[in-house]
Amino acid sequence: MSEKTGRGARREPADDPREARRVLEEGARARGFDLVGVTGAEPLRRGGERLREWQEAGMAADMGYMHRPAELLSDPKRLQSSARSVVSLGVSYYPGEHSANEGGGGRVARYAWGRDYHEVIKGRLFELRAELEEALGARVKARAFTDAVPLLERSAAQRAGLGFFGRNSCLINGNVGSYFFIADLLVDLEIEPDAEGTGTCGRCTRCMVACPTGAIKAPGVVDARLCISYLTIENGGEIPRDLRRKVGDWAFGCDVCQEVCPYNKRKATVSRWPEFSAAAGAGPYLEITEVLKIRTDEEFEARFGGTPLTRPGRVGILRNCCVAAGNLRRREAVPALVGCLRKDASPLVRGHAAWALGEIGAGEARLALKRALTTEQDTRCLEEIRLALEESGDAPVG
Ligand code: B12
Ligand code: SF4
Ligand code: SF4
Repeated sequence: MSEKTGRGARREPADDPREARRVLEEGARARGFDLVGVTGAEPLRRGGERLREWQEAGMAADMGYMHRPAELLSDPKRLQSSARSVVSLGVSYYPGEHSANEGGGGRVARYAWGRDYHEVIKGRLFELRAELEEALGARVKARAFTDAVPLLERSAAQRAGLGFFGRNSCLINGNVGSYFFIADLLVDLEIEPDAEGTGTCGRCTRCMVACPTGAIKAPGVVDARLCISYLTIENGGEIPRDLRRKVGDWAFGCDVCQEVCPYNKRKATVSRWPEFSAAAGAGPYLEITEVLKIRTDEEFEARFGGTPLTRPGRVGILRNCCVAAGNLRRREAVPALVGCLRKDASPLVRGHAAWALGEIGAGEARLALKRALTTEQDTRCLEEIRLALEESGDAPVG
């Protein structure tokens, strides 16, 4: 523990919020974090109010953890009662640009090209905490997390000075852009806080115009029910038929509203963390025909274990690849889609395979759909097959 501070005695960092801030900054930079900020542990009132409105409008879709009371999600002390400061850290995950999709792959959002960021970042947060304890000569009670705990991380980060809210609702830093993860350490230590983040989109509305599904309902307000990121990752059910074409070739997440952002065009620099590079994980495109052949969770784990793509599981990823294949009109994918329609254990996969075959509409695809009409048992799948046949130009099937 640190010595009591007497007149003339050197103050230990644990007693000195400014020195603690210096030590933190040094440690965080040494661990490779691009952005470091601190705010007090008081409730995030403005964020909480906006969250309540968002929830009341139904925009949280069926994400159970986002239906928790706004008072809980906006109060750091509800996560750790002894918390005095929220340390907010930013780390760029920007792995570069997608090449043209010449191979007809399923597009993966940039944050998910490499290893699972939850694990990678948590490891460094623990290191940082250990370093803080050593430098401060005091035990620091801390809670470390990224994207895993019910706290409004963007609001905390904005108050800690990491950036401002863009119209796409992402937190934007004037020097880094928005391709960065936010990570947090709640600590029972008083650390000198930063001024809140400022900045502006000016008159730009590019993201709102470019969003393929019109999910950005107002500046800074994203309706998750329409967001491709939700539809392909958090959504455990169908991708609604009226949205499937708008999903385009995205097989996991979506970056459109960040790609068009002038801050990213000017400022995004490739992440210094090798774990987030394409070589470390699934990379920018999934080989659709290969993915559609995965029939067991074991095979899926062997292929995607340790990457963010495990989040929607085998069924979710195959569902998404069916939609991407349909939108890409990939004739080469027809045999794999027929395999899904005939053999996959999941009605969700069979139903989306039927849709994709209808979109591709080649002779072989329609033949497989007609055959499946006689063997399929699931009511919803049968409906998908009928609609696929109708929409691919056949007379109504009765
Ligand atoms: C639920 C969730 C989603 C949902 C809903 C997204 C959303 N916009 O709400 C879905 C699945 C759609 C999603 C998608 C993505 N997500 Co997400 N997601 C979350 C999560 C878990 C909660 C977000 C939340 O609280 N939403 C509720 C709404 C009301 O909050 P909000 O959008 O943040 O809005 C805030 C502003 O309105 C703000 N606010 C306050 N005052 C003011 C004033 C003004 C003028 C404005 C404009 C705003 C504003 O207060 C609100 C509350 O914080 C966070 C992690 C966390 N625990 O915070 C990650 C998080 C937001 N996601 C992240 C990422 C990377 C993504 C994707 C880019 C992934 C991808 N490529 O597919 C997309 C981006 C889509 C988008 N445009 O938002 C990062 C964002 C990092 C950053 N730099 O902003 C986070 C912080 C995870 C992390 N720890 O890094 N996500
Ligand atoms: S992530 Fe894609 S779908 Fe979601 S708001 Fe941004 S552009 Fe729209
Ligand atoms: S694209 Fe334009 S409006 Fe959207 S977040 Fe970036 S600067 Fe703001």
